[in-house]
Amino acid sequence: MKNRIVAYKPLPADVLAFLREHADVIEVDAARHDALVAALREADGAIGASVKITPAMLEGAQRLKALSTISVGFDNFDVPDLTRRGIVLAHTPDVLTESTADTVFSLILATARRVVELAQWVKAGHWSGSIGPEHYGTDVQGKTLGIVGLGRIGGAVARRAALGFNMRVLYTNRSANEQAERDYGARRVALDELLAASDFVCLQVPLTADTRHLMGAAQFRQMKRSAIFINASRGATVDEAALIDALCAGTIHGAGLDVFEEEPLPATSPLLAMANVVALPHIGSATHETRHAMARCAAENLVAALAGTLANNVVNREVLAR
Ligand code: 8YV
Repeated sequence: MKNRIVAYKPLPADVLAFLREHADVIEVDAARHDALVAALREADGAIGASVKITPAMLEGAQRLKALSTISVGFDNFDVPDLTRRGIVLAHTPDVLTESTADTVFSLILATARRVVELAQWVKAGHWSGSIGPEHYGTDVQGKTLGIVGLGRIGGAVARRAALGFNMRVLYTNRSANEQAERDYGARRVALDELLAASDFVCLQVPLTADTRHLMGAAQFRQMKRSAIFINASRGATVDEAALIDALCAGTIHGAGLDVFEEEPLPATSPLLAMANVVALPHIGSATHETRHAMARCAAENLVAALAGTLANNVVNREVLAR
């Protein structure tokens, strides 16, 4: 009998066709919560993204053997619960590393050089003479970049910074990244030192119980008043109310944000009214090429997981060992 797969995010046609070669595919609109839960109950596997899959949603899903998220982050899943149920979770690292690092760097440049603010100013018809110091930005090249969490994406940001922009790179990480130290001159320091010494502080950690609200009022106070804060990881790694306070009080100079505690960012967020904030709609990996590669990778992960041959991209390897 063919496996049954639930797709709870629209997939590119060729990726859907690939899945259909291997399984019966049921497409479900994730906004219809009850329909998704009902479909999971009859499924062997599921593929999708951007939806919280809670233990309660999996209660009746006796056949479910594999979940494949079209993302590198897996904070939408309760991993220990999946492991207890014997469900393999696969994700899509690597294919999105470079596009996401590009997003991080565009936030660095946009905030420092006031690209969005000044482009809006031009479109509003305000450019009537040579600009003066009130419109100047700050340099990126030659400055110090502090990367909190030097994994795959952090490493790609470090490469851009050191080799492309002649920046000094500081980082924190659970373990030393020898390649970044050797190739980009990156220096591993304590978080306190990184915050105090960096012109740009860039958060690149996954969201876990340990990283939730990693950046709060105390951490923003440790940063230079001239420093810019960049976050394209997960919104909840930052205490957003404390960030808003720090931006209002001039504790830090500005922020470039691709992620928020609540997404989509509510229209009432004070961040939207701040000229020194660049806010993006979670575009980290959102290019045609990369989103396609992620969908393809996730589909291949799922087919392999259901066939019992998945070797890479596994979040909870313990399940495979059983
Ligand atoms: C998107 C992401 O959120 O990969 C991640 O962890 O944040 C993203 O690329 C989305 O899940 C893509 O489908």
